[in-house]
Amino acid sequence: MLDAFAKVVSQADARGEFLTGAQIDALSAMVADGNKRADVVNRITSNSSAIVANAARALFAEQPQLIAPGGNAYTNRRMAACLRDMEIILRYVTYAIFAGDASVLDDRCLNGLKETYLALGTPGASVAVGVQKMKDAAVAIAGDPNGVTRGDCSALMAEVASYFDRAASAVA
Ligand code: PEB
Repeated sequence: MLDAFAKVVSQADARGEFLTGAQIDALSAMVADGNKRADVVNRITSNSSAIVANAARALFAEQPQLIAPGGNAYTNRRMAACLRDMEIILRYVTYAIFAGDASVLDDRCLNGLKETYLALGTPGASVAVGVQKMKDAAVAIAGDPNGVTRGDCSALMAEVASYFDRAASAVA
């Protein structure tokens, strides 16, 4: 598991090189904007239940066959497993945002997940739709300019969106 700093260090070490000026500048910029990153993680974390529940509700409204008898989220057990899966994915996305690196998400959540869903007969494409809905809610909550010092968060929001996209495409 890497963060943005450890990643740059391990890449440089693999080549036996010092850090480049560009790498140092990029990490300095990340530090300078660190409060934004922490705020984003805090906002998503404190709204995680609503993000998961609303995304699941919207997914089932669009794909009612999932909750119809015989569907992949039919029965309380499967529904619980589905909500839990969405919460797990959202949790690992928040870790990746905090670390500024996708490796924790890749290694501990997404690696083998598509194969797991194939084996279970769970439709990965539907999970991907649920993840995209969580992305929309999370970006709206994290990027809300109310109640925080206004600033440019476009790069950070794009990064946040990219971790959700990564999770969605890993299972689709
Ligand atoms: C991944 N999900 C399920 C299982 C596992 C995971 C390992 C099998 C074991 C179990 O049932 O608990 N576990 C999960 C995960 C990690 C992990 C992400 C990462 C670290 O360790 N059903 C739907 C929706 C979707 C869904 C499309 C969006 O209709 C999910 C939610 N996952 C779902 C369901 C099951 C499951 C299991 C329904 C139960 C499948 C079954 O037993 O029939």
